[in-house]
Amino acid sequence: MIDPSAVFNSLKEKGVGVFSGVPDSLLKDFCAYVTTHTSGPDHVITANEGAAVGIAAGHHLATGGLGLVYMQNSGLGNVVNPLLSLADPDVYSIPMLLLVGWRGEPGVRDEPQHVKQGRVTLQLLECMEIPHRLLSDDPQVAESDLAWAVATARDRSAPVALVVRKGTFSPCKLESTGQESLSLSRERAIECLVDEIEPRAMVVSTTGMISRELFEIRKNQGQPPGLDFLTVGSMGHASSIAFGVAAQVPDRSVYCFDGDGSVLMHLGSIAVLGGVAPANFKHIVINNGCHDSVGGQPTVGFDIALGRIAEACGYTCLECVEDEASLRAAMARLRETDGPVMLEIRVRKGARSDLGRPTTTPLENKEGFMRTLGAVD
Ligand SMILES: Cc1ncc(C[n+]2csc(CCOP(=O)(O)OP(=O)(O)O)c2C)c(N)n1
Repeated sequence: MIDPSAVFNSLKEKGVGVFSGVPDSLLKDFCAYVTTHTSGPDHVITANEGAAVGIAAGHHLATGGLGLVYMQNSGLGNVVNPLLSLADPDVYSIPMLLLVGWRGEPGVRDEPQHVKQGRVTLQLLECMEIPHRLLSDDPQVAESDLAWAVATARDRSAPVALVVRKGTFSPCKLESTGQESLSLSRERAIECLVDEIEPRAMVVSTTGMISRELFEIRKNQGQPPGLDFLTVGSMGHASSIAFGVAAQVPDRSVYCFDGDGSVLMHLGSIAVLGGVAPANFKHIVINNGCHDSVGGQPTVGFDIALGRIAEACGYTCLECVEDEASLRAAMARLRETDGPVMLEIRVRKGARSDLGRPTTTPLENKEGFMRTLGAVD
């Protein structure tokens, strides 16, 4: 294993001047170190990975230096465009380092949404003609990998990637970000939501623990499967999926159970949905101010007025709630309010250590959901 501090310090010594990205569980120890040891504009946890490429590009334009962009391999989808149409040697030729967590590495058991992504990760980098190497978990070899990556990025004036396997970094604890004081847990908030929504309501839930908790709550309550679409991947798109459903089933409420990291990742969707979403579209944002599912790194969720943003985009917004009684009262109002409507629930970070994962496959989940809506037999 390699020490996150050694990698961070080596990169700084080699002239890496800015760190940005979206956290990943395989990179959580590195992300924790960077989060704790940098401040201000030297480290920005971006809304999506493409924005991090933009920051590294801007840093280079202003200084001639290098930025590091970290991401889960799922984030490659968000960076293809800025890598190929901005940083690529055929366009502006901007050097930067990419640190890519390799979920779904062939031969390593992982969740369904990571399997294909993992299988094609190196091919995607090859296809984009991005020089890449695995980051060794041997400290000395890792140091030469970092030296190679920095030298290659500078020589070619292009993006270069280091791919990180599971278990590469030694543990580093993220210092408390002070969000633990809220009374509601995310799981309790979802339990209340499941109680409060109409029996025929459909739910589209976002990536990570929100979907995992929703699955367990429904199962433990013996509720029929087929009411929830668990968006295990495709972070940030649950609200658009919910809209696509809601537009076709006006006789049912369609709820999106979103997270702050997820809603931020494609915040532009709110701007559009506020204008086009129908009365049965109900958007719930469970805001814990962090990316809890991948290590708890902070988002700007508690620093912005999400409700005011949504309202300015055409949503009706209920007052943000933080405790169970207010949540239940708000849900009673929300049931009577025409959508697009948003309710923000602020919760503390953290989850049960024995939280499971959906035991149905994505295909079973999809078919059950479609069957409920009569879209398949
Ligand atoms: C494009 C993309 N980038 C990163 C990830 C890794 N990832 C999975 S869940 C998650 C955090 C989600 O945060 P939030 O929506 O706030 O929900 P929370 O986990 O805090 O409940 C991240 C970053 C991903 N799945 N897809």
